[in-house]
Amino acid sequence: MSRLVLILGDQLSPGIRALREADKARDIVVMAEVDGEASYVPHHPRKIAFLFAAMRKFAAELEHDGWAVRYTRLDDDGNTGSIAGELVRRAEETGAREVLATEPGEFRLIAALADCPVPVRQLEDDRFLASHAEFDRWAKGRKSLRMEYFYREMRQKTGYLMDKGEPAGGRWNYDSENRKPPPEGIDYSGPMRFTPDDTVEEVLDLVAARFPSNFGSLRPFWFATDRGQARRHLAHWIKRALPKFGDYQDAMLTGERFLYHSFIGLYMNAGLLDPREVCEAAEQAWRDGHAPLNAVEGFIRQVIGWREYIRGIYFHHGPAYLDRNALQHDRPLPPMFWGAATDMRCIAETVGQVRDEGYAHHIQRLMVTGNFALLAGLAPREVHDWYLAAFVDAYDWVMAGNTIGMTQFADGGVVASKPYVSSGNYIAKMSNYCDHCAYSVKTKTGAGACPFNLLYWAFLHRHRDRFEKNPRMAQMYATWDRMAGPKRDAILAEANGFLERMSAGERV
Ligand code: DLZ
Ligand code: SF4
Repeated sequence: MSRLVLILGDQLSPGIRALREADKARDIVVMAEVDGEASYVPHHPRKIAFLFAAMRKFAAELEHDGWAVRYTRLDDDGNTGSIAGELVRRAEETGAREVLATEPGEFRLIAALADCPVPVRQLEDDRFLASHAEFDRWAKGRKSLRMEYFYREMRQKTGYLMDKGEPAGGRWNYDSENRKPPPEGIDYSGPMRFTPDDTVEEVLDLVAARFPSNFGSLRPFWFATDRGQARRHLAHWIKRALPKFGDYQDAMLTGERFLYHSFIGLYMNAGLLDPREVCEAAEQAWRDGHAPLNAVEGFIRQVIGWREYIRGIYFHHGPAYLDRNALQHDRPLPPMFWGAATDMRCIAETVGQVRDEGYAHHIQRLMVTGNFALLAGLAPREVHDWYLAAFVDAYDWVMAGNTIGMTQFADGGVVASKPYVSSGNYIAKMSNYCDHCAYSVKTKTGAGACPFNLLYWAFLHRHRDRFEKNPRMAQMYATWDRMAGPKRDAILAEANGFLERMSAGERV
């Protein structure tokens, strides 16, 4: 009796668990482009196109490798529109009575598979370095779950950047060297670009026809869509950009969408690149003397530290984590997050490049859009769904800890020890956005004052009860308290006026 082997759009790895446990001689791989997955949030058209093209190519590779594959295209007659529906249909066609699957990265889909009329065996996804049990063991009994300690365990476990049991260079973390302001010019032309082949072109036409009003530009499409291309992109980045990645990791420059960032999350999260091969290539560049330790450590920390930690948080806390709202923020997402005109240059730049590329780097995500959403009191779940939809590398498992936890503090301090808020000063220091802005970052109140400056104090004031005792925020409250009463009143009134205008749909 044959079994079905489910491969989802972000499981495009030849060594994935369900394939390893399956029998090529008798089992049948099922892959499906379905409306249920393509529409549960309004994904960026490039994300849909990337996944469908990469899925089609992966299916062809599996067939070439001798697997029997039943592949459903979005516009196929009989497409049931859901993963579970496709499993039932394929089971009826083939007589299969069981499905082997690798556990999806989203509770919604895990539940759908658990409820599927054909029994589905969900095997833990071991493309990640830390298993659920390992993370739970680490988290057990700890009062706070700080990434840094988890990261050190992952360093020891993998042996990456370790010399005789000690961290290379004598320190675990070189982040303090990775905060240089923007450089004068960038000598890296960005990620490797690939001309669409016939498979990609066909998918682009399909996506253009089926998702015409989703936020985001579909073309020019240049992403890698198979492992070979993704590996070429990785080698290119390591050669050309990794050496400077660390230094300018937090910088932002008008018109420079990628700086020295790796653009690797997209490929890793879909399974085209393996986290181990990525880290090993980066470590080799350091051992060969090609890239400095601060760059390589900073990169490896993102992959084996932050990425694994964030996934651990998702599975450790369960589905209810997504509905956390510790600060009781409930303001709807304003239209500027979907591209409506704004006078705030930093937001316009970041959202503009998300529209064009489906991508913004981590400081744009954290300190521009995330910081603004938190200061403005936007509903965390809406913020989460926005990141999930608009970013090509986003899945529930990766975004939950980043949005609900890290940027919105909606988990009440599980991920971050204090809310990541800052006034316009931080953006002015790390970018050149303020040079071309209708607002003035130096102006604290009155006409033309940067909204971040106003909202920052209003946020602290609004949440005083919760944060004033936090030792890491005492300095901020002391500064606020030293301000003259009328100035404080003016700031609060102007912040309120700004939010009201924004929520009324006015251009701000
Ligand atoms: C994101 C996505 C999209 C847009 N479309 C599909 C699809 O048609 N078929 C599929 O198997 N997977 C798709 N995915 C990825 C899934 O949504 C993803 O596997 C879950 O969100 C779990 O991470
Ligand atoms: Fe952003 Fe304020 Fe700078 Fe304008 S002045 S770019 S709103 S931080």
